[in-house]
Amino acid sequence: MDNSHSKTPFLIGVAGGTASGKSTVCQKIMEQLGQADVSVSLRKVVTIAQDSFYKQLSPDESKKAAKGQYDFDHPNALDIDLVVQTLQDVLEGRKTEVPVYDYISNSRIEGQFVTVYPADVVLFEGILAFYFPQVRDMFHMKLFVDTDPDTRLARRVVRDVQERGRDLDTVLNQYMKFVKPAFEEFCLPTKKFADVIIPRGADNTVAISLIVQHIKDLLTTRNLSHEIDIQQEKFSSKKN
Ligand code: UZR
Ligand code: MG
Repeated sequence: MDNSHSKTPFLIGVAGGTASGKSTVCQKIMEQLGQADVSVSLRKVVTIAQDSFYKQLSPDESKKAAKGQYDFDHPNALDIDLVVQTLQDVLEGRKTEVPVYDYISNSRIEGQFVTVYPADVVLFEGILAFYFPQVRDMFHMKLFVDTDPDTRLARRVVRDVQERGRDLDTVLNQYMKFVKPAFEEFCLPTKKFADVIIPRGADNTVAISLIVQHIKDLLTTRNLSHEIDIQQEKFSSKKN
């Protein structure tokens, strides 16, 4: 089967602090573009999470991670080459495989991948989505989800305890030691690269519908110009 796609997908980067609502904003954009329940291979809009690209840890690092002493918020924790390669595949319309990450063991699930099929719109979300220039420069549109730090901490505590099997002490220590300083050093300064800043995150239905409308307009214009190109090609090949 030929998985190459004739058009470059529209690539959107979504950055913002931990638990700011990045995944929910992406989910809402997908829903409003009418994609959430379409089967994966037919989907025209997909989201890829930066969290899938954490480096594999050595046994020593894994022990640290289990105690909340490994810095997952530092740019060095990411396999940036794999991010670049994956997004390049996406931009060139190739089918690509994304690793599956497990927050309970803090590691990739061996041998498990999610296939990302060529799509019209691809969202890439993560705290450091705009940190690396080589990744940042690939995006056609950049969104920054800007949610108050106290709201984010409250959500993060609930999420880590309920969904990621952690205790309150570990969560708060990790937050103060790594998450907060790394947010201030590596994430917040990238807000200036955003095209659109979304205050209050996923609650901001007005911002989300404006963004969705803009994406729809862009897609329509691109499809129209693609059609015109095809017609012109047909016309000029008839003349030759
Ligand atoms: P979001 N993270 C973990 O807690 N465990 C891991 O194994 C991998 C990542 C956290 C990471 C970061 N930090 O703050 C957060 N820590 O996931 C990013 N500590 O995810 O953008 O959904 O908040
Ligand atoms: Mg997330």
